[in-house]
Formats: sequence, C-alpha cells, structure tokens
Amino acid sequence: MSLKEVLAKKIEAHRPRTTRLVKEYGDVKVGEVTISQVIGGMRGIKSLVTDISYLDPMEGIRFRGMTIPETFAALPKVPGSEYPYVEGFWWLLLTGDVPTMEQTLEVVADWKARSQVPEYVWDILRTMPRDTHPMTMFSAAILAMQRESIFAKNYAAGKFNKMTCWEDMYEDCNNLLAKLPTIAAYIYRMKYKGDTPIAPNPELDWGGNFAHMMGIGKPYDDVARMYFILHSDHESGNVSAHTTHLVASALSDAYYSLSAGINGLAGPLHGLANQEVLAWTQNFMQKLGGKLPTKEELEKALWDTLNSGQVIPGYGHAVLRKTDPRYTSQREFCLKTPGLKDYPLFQLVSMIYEVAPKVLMEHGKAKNPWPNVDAQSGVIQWYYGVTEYDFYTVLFGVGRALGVLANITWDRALGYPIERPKSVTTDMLEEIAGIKK
Ligand code: CMX
Repeated sequence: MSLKEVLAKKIEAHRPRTTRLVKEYGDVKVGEVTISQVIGGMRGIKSLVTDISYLDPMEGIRFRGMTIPETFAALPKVPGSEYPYVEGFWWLLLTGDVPTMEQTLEVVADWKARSQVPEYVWDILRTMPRDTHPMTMFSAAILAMQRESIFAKNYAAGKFNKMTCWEDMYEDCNNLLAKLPTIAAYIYRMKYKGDTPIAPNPELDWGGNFAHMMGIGKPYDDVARMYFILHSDHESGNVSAHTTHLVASALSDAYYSLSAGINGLAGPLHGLANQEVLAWTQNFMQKLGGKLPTKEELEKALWDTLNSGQVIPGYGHAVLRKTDPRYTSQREFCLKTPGLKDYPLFQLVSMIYEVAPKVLMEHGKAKNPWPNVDAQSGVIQWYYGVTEYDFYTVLFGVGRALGVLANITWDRALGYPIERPKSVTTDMLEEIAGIKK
C-alpha cells in the first residue's frame, strides 16, 4: 500500500474515536482556566489536540510516542549515513508507523517527482532586495505558490467534501515539502554565495540533496537530516504549529497556512533565537579577541545581558522544564564528531551550558533555566561553513514544515472546526476576580 492508502486506513480507523469523544463525552471537563492564563498567553491551557507529537515537560518531545534516540534508531537509514531518511520520518509522522525501506524509498521517489519549483518563484525571489531577511524570502516563496493549491482549486470549483478534502491537503503538503529544500538552498546561494544556485541531484534523498544544493560536502547531509527531524514538531501550542493550524482551520490551504506559520517562526522568542544565540556568542568572543572566556567573564556577560533587560537566547521554554533533548542530541553529534568536539565555538556553547542555568536560577525569573534546541544548533552550522546566521531560521522552517503539514493533513481528515476562542474585557476579568462590581 502507498503512503496515501495507509493514511486513508488510519484516518478511517481514527475518526470514530474523535466522533465518540465529542458526541458522548463532549461535556467532560479537561481543566480550568485562571486569569493569569488568560492574560499570560494561554500558557498550559489544554485546548488543542494532536497525535503527531507530545511534549512532556521533563522528558521532552516524543514523535508518535518515540523519543529522539528511538526515532533515529528505528527509521531506515540512507546507505553510508548515520541518520535516517527524512522521507521515512514523514511516513512516521503521518501514520504513526515506522516504514520499511521499500515504503521509505517510495516517498523518496514521490517527492522527487513533485520537486520542480515553478520558475516564477525564482523571479519573485530575484526581484526582492537582496538584503531582505531570508525568512521573508522563504515565506514569500511559499505564499507565491498558493496558486498551485489543489485544495483551493477544488474548493473554488465547488468540490469541497468534508470526508475527502484531506486528500487535497495531502497532495498540497507533499507538493510543498518536496520543493522546500530547493527553495531554501536557492535563497542561500543567491543571497550569500555570489548568486550561484546549485541544481538538485536527482540521485539524492531530500536531506542529501539539500546538502548538495547548499554546496557543502559530507557529513553535512547527515547534519541536514538530523536537523530537519529534530526541528520538525513540538506538539501544537508553539507559535509556528499553532499558527499553521489556526490559519488552516479557516479552510485556508497548505500554502497560506505554512507561510503564516513560518512568519511566526521568524520571531526572536521562537525560531529566530538560534540566530540570536550565534550573534550573542560571536559578539562575546570577538570582544575577547577570539579567546575563550573564563567562567567569571562568562558569568558577567550573562548578567550584563539580563541586567540590560534582554533574554539569554537559547535558554528557557514555555513547556520544558529540563534540558531540551533536541539540544542533547545535537550536543552528542558535536561530541562524537572529530574537529567539532574541540571547536572553540562548541567549547564556548558548552561553557554557557555550565554557567547559564545557575545564573538564570539566581536571576529567578525564567521558569526553565535549561537550554532549548536553539542553544546548540547554530554552532554545528557555523562549523560546516554556514556562517550567515540570519539563514538559520530558514533551516528551522524547512524542518518545522514536516510537523505542521502532517498536523494540518490530520486536521482536515478529522474535520476539526474553525478555531474561535472567546475573549473577555479587562472589566469582566476584574468582575470575575471580585475586585469590581
Ligand atoms: N533569559 C532571560 N529571561 C528569561 C528567559 C531567558 N532565557 N526565559 C524566560 N525569561 C523570563 C521571561 O522573559 C519572563 O520575564 P517577565 O516576567 O519579565 O516577562 C519570565 O522569565 C518568565 O518566563 P517563562 O514563563 O519562564 O517563559 P515563557 O514561557 O514566558 O517564555 C521563552 C518562553 C522561550 C519565550 C523564553 O524562555 C525566552 O524568551 N527564551 C529566550 C529565547 C529563546 O531561546 N527562544 C527559543 C524557544 C525555543 C523554540 O523556538 O521553540
């Protein structure tokens, strides 16, 4: 059976569970909402459902029930590589099953067939001022392709059917995903490498092809596979996932929805933090004339950042309450890679890991003083020559697309309605609090 056929069976089996919960148990309470949650960004309110991934505050992310090491171990690997095919990971995210090598290769072939980027995308990118942020270019390219949406075409033609519309979403999501590495690498080579885009190699898998189009040799292909899988999904409440879901809930197609999610990822409190981590560490090392700091110097620099009212980028998390396993996974990659292990920037990042949690605990504000994914990812990119750190969030975006697009495919399959939370006024909150009649 093809991925689409397997997915159709999974959807058919899942639908009665959702229907039953709504019809028979719809009034059962899931939790209560406090005033600080209403004012405080809805932190911790259980109001979204997804089966693609789950984020435990202490354990970190599980993709379809599997930890990061379990995921890497279970999925079919690219021959000669240590990391799995991203295409197999897509199968896992959509179906919850670990695919066989044959099934994985079927997705590899399918994405190749869908990978041709329309010429007008290059025209649009080339018309934009070259100093436009690469995330703006990436989002614009995705949005520009909205005219390709099969979902939107069929909807406009009056062919919308609630039971089968997920199939159009599935097609749009696969069409989009197949093109993202080419678009991202094109932006990189156009903007930073003297306008020298590299054509895709039809022999390569999705991650391997990205490394090829970036113009970076082995093991950057494995870095790409690892990076995209690690950044894919972090359950539904984060800004990029929630935005994509919210926009899709209006029956906007995958292009509108992903572009919106990418715009959310571009914020400094979300995906842009990995750029900020590198900017912070580089500035700091430059001030020290390229030397590694002492722990005292580092501690002072962290306090200076906090005392100037800024956050320590790459530290803290809205849900996690321990070191992000995505940080640990990338740290392990550094530790096992000769050259990277002794790389001064990695040593500084490791020193920050020793010092920053203590400083943040003393500072007493951040609920989580431990590093998140962004604290570690930039150093690997830098080591392999991707030193243009405003590009890092685009890399995050390519990976994040896997998770959010799997989610909106299921959103359509399960017929989740348009999102519409209720708002209240400050007067009303004061009344609820009993401080105003
Ligand atoms: N440095 C300094 N202060 C921090 C901090 C940090 N790294 N993390 C949190 N705080 C502060 C908050 O700004 C907040 O201060 P105020 O009360 O003055 O507003 C206070 O601690 C409480 O915040 P929190 O409940 O611990 O954290 P939030 O859920 O509000 O925010 C996050 C989470 C990630 C935005 C925040 O920790 C942060 O800004 N971190 C730095 C940026 C970063 O690394 N972002 C990437 C997150 C990963 C991803 O993209 O998914």
